[in-house]
Amino acid sequence: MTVKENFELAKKSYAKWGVRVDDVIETLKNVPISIHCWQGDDVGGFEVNKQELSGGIDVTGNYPGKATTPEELRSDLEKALSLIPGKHRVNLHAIYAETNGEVVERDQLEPKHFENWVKWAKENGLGLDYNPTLFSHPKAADGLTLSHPNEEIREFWINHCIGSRKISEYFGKVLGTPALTNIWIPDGYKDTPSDRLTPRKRLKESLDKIFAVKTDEKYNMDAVESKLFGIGSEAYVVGSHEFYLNYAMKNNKLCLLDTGHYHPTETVSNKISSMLLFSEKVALHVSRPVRWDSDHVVILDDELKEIALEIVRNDALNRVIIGLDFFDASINRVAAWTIGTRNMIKALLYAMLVPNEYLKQLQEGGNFTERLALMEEFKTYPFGAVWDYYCEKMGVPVRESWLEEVIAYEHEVLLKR
Ligand code: RNT
Ligand code: ZN
Repeated sequence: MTVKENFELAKKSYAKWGVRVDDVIETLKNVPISIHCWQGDDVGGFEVNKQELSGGIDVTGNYPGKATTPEELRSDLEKALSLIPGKHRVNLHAIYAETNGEVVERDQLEPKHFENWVKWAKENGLGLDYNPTLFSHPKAADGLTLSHPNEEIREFWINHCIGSRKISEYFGKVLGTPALTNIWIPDGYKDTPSDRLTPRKRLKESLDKIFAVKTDEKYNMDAVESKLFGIGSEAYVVGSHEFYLNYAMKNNKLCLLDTGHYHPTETVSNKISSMLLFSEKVALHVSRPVRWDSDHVVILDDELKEIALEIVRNDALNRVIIGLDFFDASINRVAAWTIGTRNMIKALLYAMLVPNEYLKQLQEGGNFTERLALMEEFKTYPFGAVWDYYCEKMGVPVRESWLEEVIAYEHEVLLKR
């Protein structure tokens, strides 16, 4: 049977439950995923005076072929994008600026340092998102940035964040699609603090200064990302979930939920509906926590499906900004992007192929037997046949055939670096 024949059969099973597969495919095409550039070079960046990765995050593994120049990184991203169905976005960090061999301090970065990225994004029909980089820097060596007791250090990072929002605004303007600026800081303490309040008070004041500078909402959106702990900040993180949730609500900013930044049994899927009742938009870093690490490659696990279901069944595809955040240096990096991004899209497709309205009615009517029975049966409905057809229709490899292309690219390009 061909992919198309399989698809036609699957379509019939879904139609029985009122799921319109052709409409689903049309919707899915228009859902952008913001793909993080930093999987391609282990969060290294291209600063002239490049520092070791710091900030309580770590990338383990030494798989050959990592990108060492912006050209290599863009070429690797292009390869991955050619294996991923749909039109997407690329998420940059300040350390990916191109400064022509000149040392440009982070608080001095301007849109011109991202000209090549913008040109490339235009050529490839991609939107861009952006992050100030508040780690891997001498001024972040104490593990404190926006909450640092030293005012000069705080000012440096405040200015870096303000400049970053202007760079995003520029991206949004020239690419015709608003860019998300996401602020994440590593600030915290390894051991029990004697004062939790003062650093948080300083973080609040720093954020107020950053957002006092207005950017055009048509082009730039601001998000703040919380964390529970990091390496070296095990006991206390200044920018906790409660801190940013309150800050975002009060100041009309987006809360960015990283799926790796909560207690092990706490799930982001269960937070989305609550967020949507109080904010127009919410942003995600979809990642995968494994023990101490919050950044494994995204797999199609139950939580990923549940997140997708929450987005889809709450009609929030335009309100939840989906970004990815993982970094694995122990496998082929182009494969890592491809696997993680395809999985995110697969999860959305899976969620769209569930008779969500009917299941809601069952719950409202107290029919929990049928709710459970159907939810379980739909797990083995022929979703794979629709996914294969979607890939074929979108002109990307079907099933695992993408891997041959990555292996060929590894031999022709990556291993020659
Ligand atoms: C770190 C945060 C943050 C980073 C990126 C590189 O715990 O998740 O989003 O991963 O900014
Ligand atoms: Zn993150």
